[in-house]
Amino acid sequence: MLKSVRRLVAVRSALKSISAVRHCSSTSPLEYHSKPLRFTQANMDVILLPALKDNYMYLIIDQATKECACVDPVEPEKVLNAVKEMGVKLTTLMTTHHHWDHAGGNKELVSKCPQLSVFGGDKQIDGLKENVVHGDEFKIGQLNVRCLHTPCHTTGHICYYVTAGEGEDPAVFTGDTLFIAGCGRFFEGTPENMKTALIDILGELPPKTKVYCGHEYTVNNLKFALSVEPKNQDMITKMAWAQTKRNENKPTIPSTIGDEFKFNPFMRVREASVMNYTGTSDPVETMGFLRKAKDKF
Ligand code: GBP
Ligand code: ZN
Repeated sequence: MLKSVRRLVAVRSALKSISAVRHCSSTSPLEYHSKPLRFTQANMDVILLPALKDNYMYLIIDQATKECACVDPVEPEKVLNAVKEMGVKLTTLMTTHHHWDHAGGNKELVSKCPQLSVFGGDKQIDGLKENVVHGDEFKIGQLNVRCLHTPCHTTGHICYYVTAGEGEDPAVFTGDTLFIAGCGRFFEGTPENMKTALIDILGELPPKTKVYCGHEYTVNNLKFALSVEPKNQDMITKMAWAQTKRNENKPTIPSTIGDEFKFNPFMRVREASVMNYTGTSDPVETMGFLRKAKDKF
């Protein structure tokens, strides 16, 4: 009797590990710098997964098919645990840029789930399968993804614009191009590149587009923003809100494109109040001045 119970337990645990492999899952205690969060809409869910010291990974779930993609899955175990918990099927990795804290989990995930598609805009990206260019589109189930090439932080940086149809707010995954109230360092580009990225590409998306970025930098970014425009009431209000969130260990994500124009100095390079601070009347020069000032801040 005891023997057959033992055998049953052994079979069950073997089955469990087979299904774990089939669904590319794993289980173990993991640490988070913020609380994981779920943002639900009718057709598209976004799951925010904190990673490393201040990075964010995201699961994008198509409700209709339960297909899901992961943006910048640097910590594969956390991703696979969340995929398992949500009961969804991970089919796609979307990499914003080649830096290890964004692309560093791709190879492990592909070795565990070889059928995964891996999108990105730079040959240096680990595990890259689909090298995309500006305007390329693909699907996550019934959700549509458009690739936006935003070179500057890195030359191959891609932001992903995701739409779920009428009546649902679009989302943009901005990696290290646009942060809440800030932008990425110009490692491989110029002020002109960042002006094009923030104003002419991301700034042209619908104002209600939700912004999901690659790092939790909001409070530091707003400190700098307030040094540029100390009287900007939107910055003051956003700072108080962001500090409360961080004190509660909660993310300050998402923002919207419309709101970024109110409190992000790098999105405000055409505003007289910002150009007065930088002492020029040219948005590109203003962008260059702001970035240099932020690098030293
Ligand atoms: C802060 O603001 O809290 N800790 C600081 C910023 C992105 S990560 C640290 C920092 O410099 N972060 C980078 C950045 O662009 N910040 C915007 C800003 O300071 O305003 N990274 O990890 C960074 O891209 C990296 C990895 C860099 C590999 C180069 C290589 Br190669
Ligand atoms: Zn980066």
